[in-house]
Amino acid sequence: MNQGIVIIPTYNEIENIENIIREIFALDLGLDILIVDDNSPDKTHEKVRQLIDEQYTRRLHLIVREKKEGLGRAYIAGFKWALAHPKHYDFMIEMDADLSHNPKYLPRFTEEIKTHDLVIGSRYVKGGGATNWPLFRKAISYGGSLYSRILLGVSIKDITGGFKCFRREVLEAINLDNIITSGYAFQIEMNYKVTLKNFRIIEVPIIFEERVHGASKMTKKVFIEALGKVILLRRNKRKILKEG
Ligand SMILES: Nc1nc2c(ncn2[C@@H]2O[C@H](COP(=O)(O)OP(=O)(O)OP(=O)(O)O)[C@@H](O)[C@H]2O)c(=O)[nH]1
Ligand SMILES: [Mg+2]
Repeated sequence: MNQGIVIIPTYNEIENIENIIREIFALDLGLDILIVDDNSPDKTHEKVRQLIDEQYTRRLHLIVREKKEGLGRAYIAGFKWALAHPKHYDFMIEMDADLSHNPKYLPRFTEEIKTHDLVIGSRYVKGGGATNWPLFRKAISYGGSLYSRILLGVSIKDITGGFKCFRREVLEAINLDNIITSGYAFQIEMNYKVTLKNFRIIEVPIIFEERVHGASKMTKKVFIEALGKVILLRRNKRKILKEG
């Protein structure tokens, strides 16, 4: 369980990208980083390219996609890239660029992944939480979680969180070409599919920190779309069990 890669999707994260990359490498956990940028108008990818050329030639990687397609699509591209890489990564970490996911939790992730298949950074277990979250966001997150957990019969408490670590076997077992969500519901779909395959899941507490720089991509439309996708996932249960 020694080779791991952190995959970070980015869209207009020019103010955050250098900090998050430097903080992760400073931990010295032997992790590589893959940035999956959807051709950000603010040129996030150019900053990444510069860091690769100047300092992190071997450990920092970049995929630039043509256009913005949601973080789910970006993760799928990143997972496929990492699974095919000759380094044979043992685990893949999902993380936001906006510093909401504090890198200080990464050592716990790399430890727990030795004995679990999926590690989830959780706001809703003892010791977890969120700072500076407006009540509206809290309600959306909690309500969305509860609704999805009940409808899908998933026992994961933080079903929408995006700070996670997968063993490669988990990503190999899920048919990435059959993922139907791309935005907010992507985490829910992945959790549902991991649960249906009976993998070992653990939630570890994290304090989610609200972004300071840049703009959130979460909108009402994204949220409502997600609620519909959850129903679709439930209807597709038999197909998912059969085809992944
Ligand atoms: N490549 C790519 N990355 C995206 C896209 N949408 C969001 N992201 C990235 O995904 C991560 C999470 O997005 P955020 O905008 O922070 O969304 P959020 O964390 O749900 O919302 P906030 O809590 O308000 O920040 C960030 O690193 C974004 O830059 C997208 O369409 N393509
Ligand atoms: Mg965020």
